[in-house]
Amino acid sequence: MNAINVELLQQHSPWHEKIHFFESIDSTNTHALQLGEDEAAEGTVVIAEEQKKGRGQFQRPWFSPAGTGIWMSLLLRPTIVPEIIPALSHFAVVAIYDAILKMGMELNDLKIKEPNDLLIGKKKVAGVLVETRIGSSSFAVVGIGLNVLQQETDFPPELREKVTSLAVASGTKNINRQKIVSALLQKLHERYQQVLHDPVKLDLAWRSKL
Ligand code: BTX
Repeated sequence: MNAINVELLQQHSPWHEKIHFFESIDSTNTHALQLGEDEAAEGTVVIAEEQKKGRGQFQRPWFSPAGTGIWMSLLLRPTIVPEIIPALSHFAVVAIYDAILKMGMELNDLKIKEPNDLLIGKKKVAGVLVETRIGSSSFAVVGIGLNVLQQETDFPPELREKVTSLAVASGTKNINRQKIVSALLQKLHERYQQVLHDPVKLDLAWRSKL
């Protein structure tokens, strides 16, 4: 009931590129980096129900248990100049924010924490990890982790004070992950146009949510 239907997602994806789906993987970013090396096209997506070695900044572990969150990476091929790097994480965190709003959830105090976290109150609900490769074929992988269905006790004790999920924060267990991923792909696509064509507007949107 709660599983992600990848065929449906693929049909409606505004990126029009393959969505690689895994029940379990080490890290969607690691896989997307490999796809980037293998010349996969911009807009290629990797989604997993579970990550065994999900990672954040500086190789910090990202807790990614099965069937509870959205663990996803998007391959992009912009011209990679230093100025674009912040925008690549900003557009993703703004897109997560947009997608949550689109779900119409009652959430107090949803805000972005510089540079790449999404918080509800003081607790982290989502994070973004951007990794780039520069060379004969340059690309960026934008990794998104969003906690959706976890209950407080599902998190390791050492994380409980500083993390939350959409389910805990909204007080509802009935959240459709399929709809969130679909909204997220849509919003990522819209906000990526701003990375390319209207970075000032993107920057204003990001700042307004800090
Ligand atoms: P970060 O380095 O800002 O956050 C990592 C820190 O967040 C950890 O050290 C821990 O304290 C805390 N943390 C770990 N797991 C969670 C969680 N599920 N929810 C909230 N806080 C947590 C943020 O890095 C970027 C994370 C990106 C994760 C995505 S998932 C898909 C893609 N694949 C992959 O391996 N990483 C990205």
